[in-house]
Amino acid sequence: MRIDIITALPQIVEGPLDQSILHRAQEKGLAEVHVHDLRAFTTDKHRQVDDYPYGGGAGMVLKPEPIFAAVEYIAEEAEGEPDEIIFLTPDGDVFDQPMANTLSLKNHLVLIAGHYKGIDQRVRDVLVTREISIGDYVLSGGELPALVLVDAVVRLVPGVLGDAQSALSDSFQEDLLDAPTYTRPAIFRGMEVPSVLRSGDHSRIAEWREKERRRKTTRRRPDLLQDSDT
Ligand code: JBE
Repeated sequence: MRIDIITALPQIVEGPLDQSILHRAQEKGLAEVHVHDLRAFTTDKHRQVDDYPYGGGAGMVLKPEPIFAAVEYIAEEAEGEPDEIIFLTPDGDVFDQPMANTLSLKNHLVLIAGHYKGIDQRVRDVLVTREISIGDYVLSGGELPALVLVDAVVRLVPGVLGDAQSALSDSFQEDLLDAPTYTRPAIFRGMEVPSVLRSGDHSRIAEWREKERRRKTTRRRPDLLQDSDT
């Protein structure tokens, strides 16, 4: 899978992409993440990526020309149009696990991280195919949301996680939270690991985990149990 991130602040996204699972996914050739500095696509003397909003108002707006140029450059480099051009914005569809699952099946995603107050509406009207929010709170830009989306999606690409099973048992798969987990020692400061987990009886362990998942979900996130088709 290929992901291109367009941003005026490339340094914010570059660091985390070179760590841990995202780094390993790229080393293994399972994901290819490219970061594009909007400034590189400006053509004016001052290399201006943003400007004042028409009609007035607070904050700056990202100009359309460099964004269009970046998307056109990416399509040429990738030798084809991307599957989705996603704008990260607090007024988008709220990101969730089913959305991550769907996006993980695509070959090529372009993410636009608007900083400042937003981006020119014409980018959203004719370039963007999906608008996604990572939650109902305001951040100073789309860079952290872009990283959240990349992390959630890339870890679902087959082969990225060591244990092929582990994405399937995550919280939110099957609309349930994950069960409690423990590691050694068996007794720590008087607190004991549930004996069933040390029993070696795999069907009893699976039963216990299922029961714990339902119990935790009922207590903490009853909303997840509502419109389930199971
Ligand atoms: O969720 N988002 O995609 C955002 C983008 C920019 C600012 N705040 C957000 N929540």
